[in-house]
Amino acid sequence: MHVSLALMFVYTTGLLYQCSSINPAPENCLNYESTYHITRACDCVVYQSYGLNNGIFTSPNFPQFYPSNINCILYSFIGDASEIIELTFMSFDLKMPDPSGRCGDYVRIFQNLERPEVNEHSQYDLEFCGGYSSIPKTVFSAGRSLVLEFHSDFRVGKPGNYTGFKGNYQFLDKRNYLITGSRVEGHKCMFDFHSNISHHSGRFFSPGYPQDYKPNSSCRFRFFARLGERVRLLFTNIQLHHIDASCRDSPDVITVYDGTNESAPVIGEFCGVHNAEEVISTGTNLFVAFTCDDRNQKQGFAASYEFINKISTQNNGVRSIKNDSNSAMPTSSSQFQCNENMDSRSHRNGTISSPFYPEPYPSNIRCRYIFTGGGRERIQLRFLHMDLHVPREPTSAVDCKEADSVSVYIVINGKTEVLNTWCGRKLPPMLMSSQHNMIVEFQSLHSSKSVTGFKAQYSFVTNFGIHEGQQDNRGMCVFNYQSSVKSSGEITSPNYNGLYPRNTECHYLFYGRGKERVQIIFVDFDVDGLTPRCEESTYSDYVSFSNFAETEDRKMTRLCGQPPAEKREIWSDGPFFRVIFKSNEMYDSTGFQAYYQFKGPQDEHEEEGNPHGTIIERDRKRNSGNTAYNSSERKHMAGYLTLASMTSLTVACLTLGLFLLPPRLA
Ligand SMILES: [Ca+2]
Ligand SMILES: [Ca+2]
Repeated sequence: MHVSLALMFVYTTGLLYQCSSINPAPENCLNYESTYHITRACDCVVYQSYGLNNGIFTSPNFPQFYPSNINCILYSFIGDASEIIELTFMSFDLKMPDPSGRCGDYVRIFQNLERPEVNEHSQYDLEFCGGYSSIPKTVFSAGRSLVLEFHSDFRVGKPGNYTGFKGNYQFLDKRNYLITGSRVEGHKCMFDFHSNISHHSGRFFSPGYPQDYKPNSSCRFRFFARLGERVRLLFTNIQLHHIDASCRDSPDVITVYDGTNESAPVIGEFCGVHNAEEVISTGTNLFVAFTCDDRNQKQGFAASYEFINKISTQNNGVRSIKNDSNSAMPTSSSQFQCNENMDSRSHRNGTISSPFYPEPYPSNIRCRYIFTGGGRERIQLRFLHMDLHVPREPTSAVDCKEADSVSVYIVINGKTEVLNTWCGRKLPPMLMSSQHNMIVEFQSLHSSKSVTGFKAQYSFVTNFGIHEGQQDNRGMCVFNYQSSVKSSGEITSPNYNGLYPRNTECHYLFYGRGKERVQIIFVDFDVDGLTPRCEESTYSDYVSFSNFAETEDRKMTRLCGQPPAEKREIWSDGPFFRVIFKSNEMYDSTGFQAYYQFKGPQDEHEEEGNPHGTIIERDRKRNSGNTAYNSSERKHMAGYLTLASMTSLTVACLTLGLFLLPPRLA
């Protein structure tokens, strides 16, 4: 039976293969000591490197239907000693798996072979069938060889109508994937990188890269620069399994610490997919940790590092601002300030202004103010004065293209992008960079005798412009609020009440005592997003809530847009609560301002339906012992005490009435 099947197979496939670009045949099979190809009755096709970089492989007859009854075709890919193999599927259409998930027709991949042959003991690493969407698109070998086995089931009557597969194979130099540091003795995966005269830069990777990382991997990378240097990392490829957009909820994560170990402040957290993420140390050390759980492995990450003497503006992604020689006169004259560099190590805050401010600025000039920080520093820019010449009287919207203007550039995903351009006399909102660098560009085309120019105040901040709460170094932007320290107060989105920074995630953690619950009331809320779901897929920024420290809380709904009053009051289930703010890489709003209060069961009971005068009195008594409030906190508190004393509906109405008036009326 077996023999006759095999004979029939050779006969039918022999005919069908004539129009195929590949020529699998038993005599192609590599024949070391293995008899796998004989016992499995395989045909074989071999792709060998020999200076060849890449090529195409296909199933028989592709793109026509592949035959049924293919016992086995072995595709062997053999590189040189220093090479590994990458297979990329461009098309894939095999019979779907049966209801139990078993593949009748299948492709099997042996990617961890020591020699370019499979034998009776070889264990395949991957088996898949079905459509393109369900397969791994790219697979890599660990060493110089990789074998793909293709099989189709015996089918009586008509052949299946499946087109099979087409892919590209590529031989890669595996030396490009070697970690250029020294392995630390006694650790499974820890590497040290020391700056010295001959070592300025190199590469590091997740374990096994470019293959997927293994379950429960854990790696540490320690960087030691010399005095006066910083460490710059560039993650060129990050592909980690993630659950939602928050890295805090993700078991697979890269964390960058601004020091020598995990107790240093976190200045980078990456999960999901990224292709250009830069991190710069504030001091001479960086510590990178990669961890994952036992499920859903992905490719991991590739990164380069560089020990830098001085932060070079050439290196921080700001190159794409064009030098337009037509309009620019010599600008770096000593007669006025133009083209300034502000490095956080020498200028933590100060002002920038147009040349000769507040006198008229010259026409036809272009000035750049370049801000460079490190670590988790963000540049906060507050305009104090704005009076630029507009050539024509603006009708409705001012078109800044033909006018003197100020543009602000930020770095998003490694690319420099314009945040916005402003002109005329309207004061731009307060701004914040998304990373540690920012460029302000002032362009004067015309000027006039009456303009006074612009002036702005800058500061490098590490608190994201969030002023209340205790910042927690175990995250990029994490703030703690403890009932034992302060029973009520205010939280805001980063850089409130300016535009919140793009690509920023902040966590507000509330720790109550005993049976306390946390009440949050948003008094101002404008977060760009599409309601009601506020999902990443609709490019929504959002505020979400969780009763858990490290996982998403699926029963809590997200807030975005401008939610109605009844949705602006949120309660925790118990003493712990987490509020998460997340912005993406486009569209900005002003964010939120909210009041929080820890409330015991007694407070909640009393609050319901009580005349509010008595509760104000009670709250005032409770807070009277706390003398730590400064005047602005006190002002907020006064508003809040009134709010907290009413039922939620009343609160919501009052909230709108009191706090959502335009600023000039409030
Ligand atoms: Ca995982
Ligand atoms: Ca946005």
